Amino acid sequence: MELTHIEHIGIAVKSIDEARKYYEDVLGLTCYAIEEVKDQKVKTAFFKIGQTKIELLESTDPEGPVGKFIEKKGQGIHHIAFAVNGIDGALVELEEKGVGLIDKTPRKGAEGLEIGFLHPKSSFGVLTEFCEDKNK
Ligand code: CMX
Repeated sequence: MELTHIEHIGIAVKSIDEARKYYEDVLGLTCYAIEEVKDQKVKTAFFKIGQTKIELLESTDPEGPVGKFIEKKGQGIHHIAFAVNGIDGALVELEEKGVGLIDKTPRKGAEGLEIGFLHPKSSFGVLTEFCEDKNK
């Protein structure tokens, strides 16, 4: 598989409205998109640093993945996402290598990317996402 860069870092926050003040007013970044991803039960806000993004994740349902994460661990880094060329083949290769997959085939994530999550138990406690922009 060919990983090209860190596409984004997902950060769980209780409130995007509150957290974005730090990213904008203190760090001087610009929020360029806010998007709800209904099937993931999150609202997202994106900031860009070079070719890497920060994705703030606010839960829209306490039973969703981010709601449960904040309840258990509090706010903080939720996942890391690698950009990969050829996500379909990469997920097959990961499974062949014994990595536990949450998504065995890619699905649509925020910003129209094809995404697939690896289980954190297979990646030393780090929830890991693979993603590919097939529109590029
Ligand atoms: N990072 C590291 N470990 C995590 C984790 C995270 N973000 N979320 C959960 N875990 C750990 C838990 O601490 C728990 O570990 P222990 O068994 O040692 O206590 C274990 O994983 C199971 O966690 P859980 O609380 O029982 O939660 P679930 O099993 O219901 O779900 C997970 C965990 C990772 C499978 C689920 O959150 C998932 O499917 N995530 C992928 C989708 C996602 O995160 N979507 C939100 C972002 C969407 C986007 O970016 O657009």
